[in-house]
Amino acid sequence: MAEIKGIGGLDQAYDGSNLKIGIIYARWNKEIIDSLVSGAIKNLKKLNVKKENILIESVPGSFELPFATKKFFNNNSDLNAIISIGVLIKGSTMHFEYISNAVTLELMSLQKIIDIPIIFGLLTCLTEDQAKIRSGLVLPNDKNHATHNHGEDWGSAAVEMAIKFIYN
Ligand code: RBF
Repeated sequence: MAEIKGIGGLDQAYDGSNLKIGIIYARWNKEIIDSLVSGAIKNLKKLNVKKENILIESVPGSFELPFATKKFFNNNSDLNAIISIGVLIKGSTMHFEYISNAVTLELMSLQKIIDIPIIFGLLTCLTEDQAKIRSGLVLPNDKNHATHNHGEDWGSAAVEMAIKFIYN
């Protein structure tokens, strides 16, 4: 059955064995983050990216992602793509809206500055359950609910973008 959510199948076979990919993640909502990061690593490896060519760094929260992604690249300028991962869950303050919007815009425009693809790994969710569903985690009260780990898609997207537009 065709997948409704996620990128589904890739458009061609990709070999990431020559790529160097960075993953930078925010530590807020750690259980969900761990699942997303594992999913990204799983698909990077599936597409032949070598373990030693996956560089991983963390920051306190999503607000830190744009600055840290830029510095991460400056310190590792041989990276072919960076996956920036964070989980924002709407609370009772306006922080959610401000951070979601600011981080999204900053990461988008940072690509023009560092000139490699940044894979947008920011989940902006209304509830924790929604974040779990999008990170492949089981819901405690609904173990049969279909979930999809978007981290896996981000791993695949990083390889596709790097091969198509950077390393060719
Ligand atoms: N960071 C996240 O990555 N996800 C969140 O859901 C999140 N919620 C926050 C809510 C409030 C009220 C505050 C003050 C911070 C939150 N942060 C969150 C942390 C933020 O991204 C950043 O790390 C800190 O504000 C320090 O710059």
